Amino acid sequence: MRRHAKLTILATCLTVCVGYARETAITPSLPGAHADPHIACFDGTYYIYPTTDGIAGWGSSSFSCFSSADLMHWKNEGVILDFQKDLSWADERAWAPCIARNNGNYYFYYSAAQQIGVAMSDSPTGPFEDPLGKPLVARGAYQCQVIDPMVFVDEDGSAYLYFGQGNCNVVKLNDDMISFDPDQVKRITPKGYNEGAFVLKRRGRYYLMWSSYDTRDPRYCVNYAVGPSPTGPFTPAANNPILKQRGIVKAAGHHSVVQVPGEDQWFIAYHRFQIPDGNGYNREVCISPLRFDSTGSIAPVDVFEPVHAPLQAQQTVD
Ligand code: FUB
Repeated sequence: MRRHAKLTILATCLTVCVGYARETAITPSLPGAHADPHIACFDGTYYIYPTTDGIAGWGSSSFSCFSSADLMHWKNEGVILDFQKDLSWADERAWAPCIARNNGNYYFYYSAAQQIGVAMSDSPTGPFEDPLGKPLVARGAYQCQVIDPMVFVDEDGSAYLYFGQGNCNVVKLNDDMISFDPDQVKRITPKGYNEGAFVLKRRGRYYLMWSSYDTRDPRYCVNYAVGPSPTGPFTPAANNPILKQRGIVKAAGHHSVVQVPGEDQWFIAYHRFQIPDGNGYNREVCISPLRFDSTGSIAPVDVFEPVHAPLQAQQTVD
């Protein structure tokens, strides 16, 4: 009888705990299945550029964009690049894009059939056009799967392209933002790197972040390293990973980070398996606060913490 009572108490506790976790999983920021969110802020508006997910084998062939004034309410701005219509050299596997602004233009970098392309527009919501008519980075080079571009624009306007699955490469882009010197591509693969490189700068230090494991693996997670320049050398942090699965949140990764303009306030956009019943092809985009400690280390992200208060972006950070 006593044993039965103990088991009953244990079962009740477990039910309460599981129920609590279910209740507190944060609401995805975007409706439906999306992944690989690249978040940015231009002129007081936040934008997310994701992969469209929920298609067998990551088979999407277009990109949409979402906008928000407060990081909480997101508007679908519609399709900004459609491979069938806008590209001559690829028609499938539209993955993991990123956006950069420079010289008064917006540059949209994306994976297309495991090559990297670039498209241009004078608006963050497009329409974007392919200025090259060919990949910016072609398949077969640099000992990596040529996907997952990330462009970081430094304060002096210098722009750096990071890319690759399996290996991480970096190269300074030319001033036109749509070309680079192939001889200058440098491999900077940190230990445990798989894909999804992202770079931010805070207080003169450069943070190279990336995802480890495969996106279909619940252990998918985000690590980082810090360096004195956009090309390194980067020293891995002691407190890795800073974003990972917890409870019903699985495979939290392939992220990006946005700074609230003019504030030392940061948010991380990432994907997780959809809740319930998600997997590596059915992922959803969430946003949580990202904080630095007094030494400049990134604190572990609480995947159960949502964006709290309405947040107005006041000014622009390039
Ligand atoms: O979304 C397709 C692929 O899954 C991305 O390119 C990878 O980074 C992984 O998230």
